[in-house]
Amino acid sequence: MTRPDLLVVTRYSDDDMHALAQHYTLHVLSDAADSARLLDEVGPRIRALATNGESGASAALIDALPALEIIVCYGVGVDAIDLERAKARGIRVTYTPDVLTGDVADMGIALLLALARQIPAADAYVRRGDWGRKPIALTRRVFGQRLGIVGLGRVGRALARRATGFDMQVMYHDRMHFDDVPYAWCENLVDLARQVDFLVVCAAADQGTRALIDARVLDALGPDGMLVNVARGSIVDEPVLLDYLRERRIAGAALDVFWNEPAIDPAFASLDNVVLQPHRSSATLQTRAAMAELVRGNLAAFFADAPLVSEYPLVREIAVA
Ligand code: 8YV
Repeated sequence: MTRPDLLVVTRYSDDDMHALAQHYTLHVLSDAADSARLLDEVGPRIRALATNGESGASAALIDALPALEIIVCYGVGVDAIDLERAKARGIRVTYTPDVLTGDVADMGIALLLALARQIPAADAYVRRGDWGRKPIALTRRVFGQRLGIVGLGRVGRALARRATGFDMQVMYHDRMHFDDVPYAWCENLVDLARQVDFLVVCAAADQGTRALIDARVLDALGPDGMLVNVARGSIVDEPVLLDYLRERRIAGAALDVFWNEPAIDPAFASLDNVVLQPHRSSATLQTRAAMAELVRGNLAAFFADAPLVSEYPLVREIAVA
């Protein structure tokens, strides 16, 4: 029996590629010297496209695949997929919710602690042999402080639960108020930023959240406030953030996500009030294995004409991260 074709946008790990190759004939766009040529050759017969959160699927790619029926995303964030185009063509989309929630929330807390307690800088101080020879500045307390969460979806809630363990006073901003949580809702994001010590971005990225963290929000956060982003770079107005960090109009930022990954703005590397991560919130062995299993499960279900395991609800208007 011939294996169905599968177009992979960006190569997955060797193990995941190997597992997929057991069932599909793989065509990998990121490996192709001439991607237009690969699309000319295999595009007309591709029914399934496998991608990840960062690469997604552009309208141009979707248009180059006339037989496309499903886009399988290794990631919960589907903002890099042209959902309008997929919807218009009746193409189904799957994603990997739930399995990565705990890891992303853990990373949010880890970044919060690393930034406030200056763990990377102190690590470098020890390695340089400065301990006992040079003074080192005191840091900022995390426990008991006020935390503002932007986006109270799965990740936001998991982060809130963890922060409660640090005796933090948790407040949130979301498009809607939730009755099932004990945290105070701030309808206005600027008001939230004004009231907290730390602002953590956990929202899903879409047109409505583009550059949501802007100059007004950062002004409200103020020179003692700190920003953490474990969601998407697009939610923060990055040039404005860089200015605020340079001018110390906010105290610092810890970022796992950026506008232009992986070639991020080099200005970040010259700042001493940032902690930087290479988009790694879901990058644990356990979670990545669970994500890959969902990718395989959704593909298997599609080709067997069975119900999909984790279909992204394209009809719903508000996405929940
Ligand atoms: C992954 C992500 O980094 O889930 C998401 O939306 O961005 C991440 O979990 C990514 O999709 C893996 O390449």
